[in-house]
Amino acid sequence: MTTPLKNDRFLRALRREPVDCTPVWLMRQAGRYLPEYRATRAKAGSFLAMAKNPEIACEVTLQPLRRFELDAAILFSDILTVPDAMGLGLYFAEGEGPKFERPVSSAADVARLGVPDMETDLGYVMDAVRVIRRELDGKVPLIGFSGSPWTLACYMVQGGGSKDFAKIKAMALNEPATLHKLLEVTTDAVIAYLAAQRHAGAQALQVFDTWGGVLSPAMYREFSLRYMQRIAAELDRGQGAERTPLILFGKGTGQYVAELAATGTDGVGVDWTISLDQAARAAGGRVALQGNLDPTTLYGSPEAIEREVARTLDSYRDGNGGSREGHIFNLGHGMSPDMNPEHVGVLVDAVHRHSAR
Ligand code: 1CP
Repeated sequence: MTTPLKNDRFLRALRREPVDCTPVWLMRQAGRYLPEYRATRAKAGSFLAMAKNPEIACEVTLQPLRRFELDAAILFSDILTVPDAMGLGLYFAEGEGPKFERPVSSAADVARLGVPDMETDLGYVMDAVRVIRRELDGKVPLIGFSGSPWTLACYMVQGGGSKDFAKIKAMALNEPATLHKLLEVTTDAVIAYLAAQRHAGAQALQVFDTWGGVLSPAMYREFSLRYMQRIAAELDRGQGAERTPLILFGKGTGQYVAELAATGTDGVGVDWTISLDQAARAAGGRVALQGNLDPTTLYGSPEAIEREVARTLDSYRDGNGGSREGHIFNLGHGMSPDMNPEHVGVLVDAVHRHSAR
């Protein structure tokens, strides 16, 4: 079952080992900016129909790899599969993004929640991981993922996306014990979910703390960081060359790089609001760093993209004692549907060319 990897740059960089050039993958590299994705989605009918069909999830996972020399694949799924499996009823209202039929608003709602069964309730995700591993055939490693407990709780309490996070912040202020109970059971579910993806074949794991940056520092430490510390400490990732590395990505959480690096994670992902030299100094060589080009750079010209890629690579090197090792190039957040696929090719090639050792 273990086909040797033809391209292991991404995993080597996560272990801070030497590589021939800096590896690159892009958050939301599979998605609506690709015409072939839009065609597959139109045939399948909806995003959820794609995510729940392992063959289709595999197809869209592989689409960007056919076009670009990306160094990793990321499972096509969503962070909201976990609360859905916990019974909240995920649906997509046309043009409105994800929503839950039964949001969490009280201690009684939290008491009803349990850790879902990974092979029945979330079996479609594990099947997708197995199909993708088979079809990748060792081309590049496959990344599995989960939302962070705090970010998942945001959707569970708000019932969907939010601008001000009023409901969950009110819960944090008025009923902190209820919110901690929700975060505890969600953390249990996240750890089980990541472990199951690892057993199904995921070769690295990323936690998306997309909404960590909306918290004050005191609240971030209490309601987000604490639970990511639990994940880094409790998730069994194996040993030695077989170890499955963990990346903690946060949006707007660059000021916490030192604390994130101290959790025992293997990598930390940052957005573009911190410079990589500053992030690398804060990380102090304890972890690999992933990031952090502003995604809107893809709206720039090919020349502008090349220039910003070089600046990002050099910034990491300058903060890491003159060495490029231990860096995984990525955007600081996900791609948007109106981005030009040709510009992605320019970016990927510029990363490899400018960072060649
Ligand atoms: O086709 C469509 O209309 C659906 C859009 C879409 C896509 C392509 C959604 C709904 N999810 C996804 C896939 C997805 N989601 C991936 C695929 C792998 C890849 O990166 O290529 C991943 C990793 C996610 C993770 C995810 N979902 C996050 C964390 C990362 C991030 O972007 O911050 C979040 C916050 C979500 C929630 C979600 N799911 C979908 C949407 C539109 C949203 C955001 C809702 C909001 O604005 O709050």
